Parts: sequence; C-alpha cells; structure tokens
Amino acid sequence: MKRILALILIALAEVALVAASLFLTGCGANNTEQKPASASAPSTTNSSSTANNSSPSAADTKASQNAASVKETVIRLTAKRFEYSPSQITVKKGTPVVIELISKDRLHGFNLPDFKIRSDAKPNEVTRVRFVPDKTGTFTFACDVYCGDGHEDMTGTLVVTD
Ligand SMILES: [Cu+2]
Repeated sequence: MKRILALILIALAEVALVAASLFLTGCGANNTEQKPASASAPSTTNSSSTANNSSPSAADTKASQNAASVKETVIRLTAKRFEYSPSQITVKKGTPVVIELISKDRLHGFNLPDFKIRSDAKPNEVTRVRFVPDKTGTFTFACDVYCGDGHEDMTGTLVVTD
C-alpha cells in the first residue's frame, strides 16, 4: 500500500511538473506572442513605409513649394544715395513678392508702411523681404535710415495690380 501511495505521490508530482512546465511554456507562448507583437514592429516599419509613402507626398509638397516659389515674384532692388533702382516695382495681388535688397554704397532702409514691411538694405549683402500684397493700388516705399542730404527724397513706388 505504501508503494501505491508513493506511486500516487510520484504521479501527482509528475502532474504538478507537467502542469508547471505547461504553465512555463504557456508563459513562453506568451513571450512568443509578444515576439509576434514585436514582429508587429515590422508592421510599424510598414507604417514607416507608409511614412515613406507620405514622404514622397512631402516631396510633392516640396515640389508644390517649388512651384509656389516659381510663382513668387523676385525683385532685385538696389539702393544707393539717394535712389532705388528700379524706382518703380509692379507686382500682382496675391502673388508672393520677394524683394532682394542690396546697397551700392552705405546702409539704407526699405520701408513700405502700407504692408508693414521694413528692412535694412546693406552693402555687399542681399537682404530678402517677403510679403504677399493683399490689396491693389500704388504705394510708396522710402529709405528710413538717414543716409545724408537727399535722404528724404529716396523713395520708390510699388504698384499692385489685380
Ligand atoms: Cu536714407
């Protein structure tokens, strides 16, 4: 009878071991389930590949930005005592304008109060001013850095057309 009890105990111990090993492999199975979850990291690389798909569209927006920069009106405006060249600029309403300011002699200013634009015009250095004219008309820009006798006459005209 003692042998039978011992066998039963051994059997129980084996069952417990099997149950424990099942539990452990169950945990292992959980781990391997987590690895497929980390294998869903490839799915995040899929989503990053969709991010790659969106980066071509970002390249598209860059292209459209390039197209927008093509639509920009770029004007080189030279300042010198006591005039701007050209003295009259004509741009289109709604089209971005980039004015590239440069001085031929000393520091001047570029002040376009109707569009709340002002900038320095420095010698040997291009200063860019960008704005979008949102109204039509004829507007005056002027030097706002005192540059000598005649500074007050240093003005130009911006014409914005439809
Ligand atoms: Cu001036």
